[in-house]
Amino acid sequence: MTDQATRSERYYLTTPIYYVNARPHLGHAYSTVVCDAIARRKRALGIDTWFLTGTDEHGQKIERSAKLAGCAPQEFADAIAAEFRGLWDRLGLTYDDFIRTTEPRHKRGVQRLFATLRERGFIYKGRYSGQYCIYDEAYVDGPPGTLCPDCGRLTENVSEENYYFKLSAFERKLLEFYEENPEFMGPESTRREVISFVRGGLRDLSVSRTSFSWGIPVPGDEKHVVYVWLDALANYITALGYGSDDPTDKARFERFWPADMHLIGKEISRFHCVYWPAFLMAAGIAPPKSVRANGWLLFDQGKMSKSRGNIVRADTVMQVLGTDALRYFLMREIPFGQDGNFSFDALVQRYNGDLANGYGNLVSRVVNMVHKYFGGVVPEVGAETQAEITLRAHAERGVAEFGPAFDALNFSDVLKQLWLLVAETDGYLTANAPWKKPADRSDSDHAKLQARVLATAAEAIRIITALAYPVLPDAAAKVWRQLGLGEIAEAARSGFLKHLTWGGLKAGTKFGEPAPLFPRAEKDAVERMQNLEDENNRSVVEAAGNKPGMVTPAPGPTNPVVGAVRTERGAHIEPESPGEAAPTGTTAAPGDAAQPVNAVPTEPVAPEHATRTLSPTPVSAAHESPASETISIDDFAKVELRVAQILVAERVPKADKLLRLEVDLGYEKRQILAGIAQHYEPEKLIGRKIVIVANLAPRKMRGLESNGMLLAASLEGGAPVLAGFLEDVPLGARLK
Ligand code: ME8
Repeated sequence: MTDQATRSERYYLTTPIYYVNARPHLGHAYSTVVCDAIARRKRALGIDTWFLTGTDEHGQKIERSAKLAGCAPQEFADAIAAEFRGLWDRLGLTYDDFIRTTEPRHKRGVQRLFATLRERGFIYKGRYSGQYCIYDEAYVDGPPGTLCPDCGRLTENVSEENYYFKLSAFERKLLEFYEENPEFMGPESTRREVISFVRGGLRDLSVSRTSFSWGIPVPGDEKHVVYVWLDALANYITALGYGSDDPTDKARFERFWPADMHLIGKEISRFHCVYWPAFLMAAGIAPPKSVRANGWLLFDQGKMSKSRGNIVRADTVMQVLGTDALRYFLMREIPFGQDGNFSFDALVQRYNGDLANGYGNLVSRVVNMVHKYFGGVVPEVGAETQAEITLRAHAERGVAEFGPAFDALNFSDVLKQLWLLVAETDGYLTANAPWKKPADRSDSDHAKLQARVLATAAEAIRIITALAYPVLPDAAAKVWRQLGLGEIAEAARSGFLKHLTWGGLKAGTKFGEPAPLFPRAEKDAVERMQNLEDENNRSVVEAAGNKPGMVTPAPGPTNPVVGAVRTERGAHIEPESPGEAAPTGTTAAPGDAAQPVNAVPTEPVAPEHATRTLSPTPVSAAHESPASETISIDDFAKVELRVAQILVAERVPKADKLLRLEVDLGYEKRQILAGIAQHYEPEKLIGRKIVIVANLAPRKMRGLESNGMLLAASLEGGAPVLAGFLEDVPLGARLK
């Protein structure tokens, strides 16, 4: 075998490694499911395939999330990484390896890569003074106060001694590389964006940090940790064994590198198409063959993401409609590379239309008739008529066209075409009506027609099923058994797609028992999914009070919540829906009679933390009479009012009124929850200076800790108005 032939028979593909600061949602599942379908098809073509996924666990963002959750970063990462892995297993994803960036094998590889870059003269020491976006873990050009161009958050001013990577040396090399490898990146929009970014000029990149320690130490200079993107991108080689001297690891790396495809979301194209090939070129390692970006899965008009609080979990869809329904929807509904909307309505419509009434119904009709008329044994086709010749020709064309279109990632189109074959087979069946014997047809002619039509339709189903297998693995496995063909997973292992030709279902094959594939979704399916999401969110509220990331609500209604949820400590949290919420302006400490507090209106509060003086909305209702009692100056001095600036503002999922803020006091940063979500757009608050009560005892709401309270004027029947300043004031300044 030539070297070329050997190389072409292996395929290495990867998902992004997901940050462990958020639980997995449908957006993460989307990229991973697409990779799984590709991996399944490659294997079924007899190609030696390696499919890698994993979690990205270092960096300031994770360190801060862990701190806010009150646990060590490793403990935090362990819990969320387990959630990702658990979900991928429930979804039946066939990844070959799951890399975690906190594993020793990764650390060893990153340190080797860093040392190599330094030895080859591409890393030097310098001082970085400028802006940094913690959320995106990215350096941002511009003066202090610049907002991150990617996420719009306020950047932080950092000045530190750093190691730099000579990215500027790769400007021309990268442009040449893109030119010589037109297939390197896609879709076209990504390609254009990346090229224009590089043409705009590349500056050297800071690749170490000293301001936090949750990362991989720079070899030989351990007060620095490696820049999180250099650390993360390296996973694609460290997982194969780069950095290890073990012969098995070396062989795996030799076999599978360079990657055939890194599949990513479009927002991280620059890291994968600019930095990553530059790091690799500098280290003397071949760049990946291709990077492909999926568009965004949108929900309620916005990108599905934790910070927007508009996520849907894969488990919800799996529980109600099954994993295949989710896979099919994601790949059929959204043309790959474009943004696409997710909705429960559209999902159920696709499910019923294409899967239950389409493919599922066709299989059930044919399998049942073969049982009824031929005792479950495939009959001889006999002499084909024009109808069979046409159907066969279309199926053969389908087989020929499916592969190239699938490899070009046109999943939506290939499925659309395949479902035309489903419809055509269905139409063929109906036109020939093997269940109906006209009076002028002899018994023997009718038997011949039945045999011809059912054998042909069954063969068409076999072809459709084989092609659909990477997208619908569970259904395909059931159909394969019903067609009497055994286990499709075994067929896949022996590369059955490589030789897929018409005529594989031989006469005499004994069918398996009919079994339902896609039971029609009832009218309440949408409602059931919505309820599961609500239920989960309440369970998360409950669990987050302990430690975010420590709970995976098990699939199935294992957390029945009717009207209220319980914390681990048995405390009672009222649900948020208006009809059921605690009376406005009142919370009660356990054992206390409900007492009015100066809050408008309250978020649900765990009473063990609630006191009559604490409220997330620190406003006295204007209609209440001003305080009648006076206080001494000493009383007032106890309240520490300070100037803070909002760095991050985001909605708390399923809490209509609550915003989670990260504020900077100059001397420290902290998290505050405020009940102003109905009156302030979170994006517009970023960068704003506010006044907070800085010495309020911490309290938990929705499982999140609030460390302070912001001040706002409360207007009767109107929106709260945040306190602020006309003149510039330094952060942390005390109000006296
Ligand atoms: O960026 N629609 O991790 P991450 C489509 N750790 N895809 C989505 C999505 C959505 N709404 N939301 C998430 C990181 N994704 C880095 C990557 S790689 C060396 C390091 C998918 O947890 C999509 O693939 O923010 C996106 O790129 C990825 O999840 C981002 O995951």
